[in-house]
Amino acid sequence: MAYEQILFETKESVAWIRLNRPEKLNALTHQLAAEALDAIDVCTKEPEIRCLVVTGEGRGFCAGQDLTEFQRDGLENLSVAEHLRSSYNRLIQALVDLPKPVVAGVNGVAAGAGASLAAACDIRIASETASFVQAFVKIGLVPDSGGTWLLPRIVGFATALELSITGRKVDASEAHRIGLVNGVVPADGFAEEVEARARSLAQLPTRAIGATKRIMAEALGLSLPETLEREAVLQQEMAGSDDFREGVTAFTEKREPRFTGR
Ligand code: LHQ
Repeated sequence: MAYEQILFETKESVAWIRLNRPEKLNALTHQLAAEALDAIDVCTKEPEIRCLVVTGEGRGFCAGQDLTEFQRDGLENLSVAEHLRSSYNRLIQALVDLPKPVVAGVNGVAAGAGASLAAACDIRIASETASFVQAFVKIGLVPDSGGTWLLPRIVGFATALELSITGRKVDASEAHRIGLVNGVVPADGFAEEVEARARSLAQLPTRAIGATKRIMAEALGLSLPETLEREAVLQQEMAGSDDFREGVTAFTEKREPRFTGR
């Protein structure tokens, strides 16, 4: 697929999806979501890719749904529900399901579905210029693109509800304090810092990370006995991996492990 609204490249086992509509703060369109979904599919299939970074070009991360798209592209004939089902829901699910670490490099404002997009990533690194707005309520909508599921799991129910019903903007330092982001980095050198963190994630045992993502999300809806059983099954799988053998061998040989993601 030729990409027009994202930039997609892979560098040293790290894939980068850069939302590329900077003049609109990377507001989401049907096309942008389709392109990102295609790129995520490449990340799933390509074993050399061991980490994905999602970030934005220009001063914004993602301003959520492009509010002008409905008129311009004739989307008024497509119901909002169908638009979500065929577009953003698939994008969010693909990020959550990607069996590799996904980093959101939140370079600027993340609003509406853009905030949900960041929430669907495994690790959020914010520039000090980043902010988060649950903008939905400001235009009479409920949070979508997984926001009602993801946000309470990240910041807890009370804070998620408060942010969602007020639409109050959260700056980077508050986002860090409430656990919405994992770290805040100076704007100067932000991309380099995200790249360094993504590179080190790409050197970890990728299969174990993929399985950890899966089981942790599942466990939130399971009982303890069910979870213990899932852990036993998955651990059996991991124990058959090259990375497990390498991890144990490196430990006994008192050296750093060299994981391959297999
Ligand atoms: C935009 C947008 C934007 C178009 C900035 N669209 N142009 C909803 C509906 C249906 C189905 C699917 O799902 C959804 C889910 C959603 O995502 S609903 C929420 C949609 N997003 C919003 O309501 C956020 C709207 N934007 C804003 O509130 C502000 O722009 C934020 C707080 C993001 C940033 O504010 P500023 O830093 O002051 O920037 P700005 O407002 O000046 O925006 C810069 C430009 O980007 C501007 O264009 P212009 O031509 O005037 O320079 C904006 O019009 C454009 N832009 N967001 N969502």
